[in-house]
Amino acid sequence: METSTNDPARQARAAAAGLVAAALALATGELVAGFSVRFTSPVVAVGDAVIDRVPASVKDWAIDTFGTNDKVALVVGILVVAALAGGLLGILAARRPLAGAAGIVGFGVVGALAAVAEPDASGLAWIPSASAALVGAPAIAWLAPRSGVPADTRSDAAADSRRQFILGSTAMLAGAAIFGSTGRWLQGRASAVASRMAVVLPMPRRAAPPVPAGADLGLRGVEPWQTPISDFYRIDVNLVVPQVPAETWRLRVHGMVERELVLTYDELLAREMVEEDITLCCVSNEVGGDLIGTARWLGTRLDDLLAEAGVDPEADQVVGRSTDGFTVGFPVSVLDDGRPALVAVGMNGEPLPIRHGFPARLVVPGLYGYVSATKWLSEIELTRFDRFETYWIERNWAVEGPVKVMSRIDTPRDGATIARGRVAVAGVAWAQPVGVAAVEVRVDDGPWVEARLGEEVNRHTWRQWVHEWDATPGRHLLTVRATDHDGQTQTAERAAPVPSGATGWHQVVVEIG
Ligand SMILES: Nc1nc2c(c(=O)[nH]1)N[C@H]1C(S)=C(S)[C@@H](COP(=O)(O)O)O[C@H]1N2
Ligand SMILES: [Mo]
Repeated sequence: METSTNDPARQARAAAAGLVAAALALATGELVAGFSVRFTSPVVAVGDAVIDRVPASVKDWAIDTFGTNDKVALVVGILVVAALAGGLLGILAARRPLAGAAGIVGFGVVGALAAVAEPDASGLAWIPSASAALVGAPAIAWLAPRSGVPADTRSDAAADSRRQFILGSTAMLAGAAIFGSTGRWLQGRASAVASRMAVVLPMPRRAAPPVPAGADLGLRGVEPWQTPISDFYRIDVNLVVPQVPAETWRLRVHGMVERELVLTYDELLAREMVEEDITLCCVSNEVGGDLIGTARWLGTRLDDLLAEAGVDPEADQVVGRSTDGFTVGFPVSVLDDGRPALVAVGMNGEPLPIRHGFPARLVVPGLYGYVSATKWLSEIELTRFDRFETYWIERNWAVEGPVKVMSRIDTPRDGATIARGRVAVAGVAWAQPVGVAAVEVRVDDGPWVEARLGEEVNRHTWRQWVHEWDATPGRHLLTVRATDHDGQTQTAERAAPVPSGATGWHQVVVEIG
């Protein structure tokens, strides 16, 4: 019995065959990627390539829509595209096995090219993608043609083909599951966890006093003054967190300097260490957003390190480059005011977490992270703005990224319904490196009322604030604004994060019952 090629059940089986072959191919890629740190998984390679190449507007949209889950969304997106492509190739391969196989090889080539194009790629980074194609191509060419026999065809040849299809797809799916999970496990072992666990942090020259009791007002619904590491936001362009063992890591200070310096991790730890409370925030943070946190950083002062290298007076830009080639850049002159910019090795009393840049990162108070806070730091290069453009500047963000005066209402939440009476309106405000002098709250169109501030720890950290409000029944609009020590009041003018950080007042609407 002849069935038409357009028979939907038959098409579905062919698509399933393609899907299975694609899964086996990708899982093979994961398995082989686990064999050596020099190999890159096709999914990761393509993901990183997408991150580096999508238009800035798409990236901003992704951060906006998915927040810090943007990476999960990207992986899911890649897998969906791979599944669709596998399905289509399966339908093609049912009639033309070689064409289907060629399609898989085509995707292998894409993965391989993406892998070798990564800035920190080894010459062997393409091998997992090639292995994926080597397994996926024969798999689809063998399986898809066997998908064409309808269940009610009664001939020995048809029964054989049907059996092969079912057994074949089952075996391939099992293989995909085993390869994939083994590969992920192997890749996880090649981590910097052991290296980080072995670290014993040095003592700072003078331990910073404990966080003053008055800094944290202890209000329910307000983020703690010091952000626990587990709650600290993560923003970077890496699909998988770079794993950089301290033992082989080096920090090179070079470019327009009198003496190039190269430090091992132990040499870095042996330098004079200071402990500084600094608030770090992201330029992508929306008004009211949570891409901000405060930590106690342990590190060596950047200005000391640069003085040792001897900065050429012609140099006007400090570039921080990470092991994967990502760069930030800020004016040399930013350091003139003596602010405690650090090459940091510790965070809240622990060795720097891997997600936050182990073994070492830059932290510069008063600048957004995209121009200052290189994680997995490998080079500090002195250069000129007219000679070198860093990662986000190439993508149309502002060349300089000083932090803007900002305040946020943490409680009550927007849309909350609350009983009448005393309501604590509270949140945080920041204005690094000048510091917050005042926070004011306004109810509806009423007068601005000064909030009570938490104690100022230093000018590089946020301050908590609270306003005790006698709430009357009805719907109310609460607005907050901060003023810094220079008398600059947070502007009401709304601006999007692109290109130099959001502005405007944070507002919430509450219903008092
Ligand atoms: N290597 C590297 N460092 C980086 C980035 C990055 O993409 N790669 N992103 C920067 C940005 S935009 C910010 S806001 C901070 C965030 O630091 P965190 O993830 O520790 O909060 O890291 C900065 N350092
Ligand atoms: Mo950022």
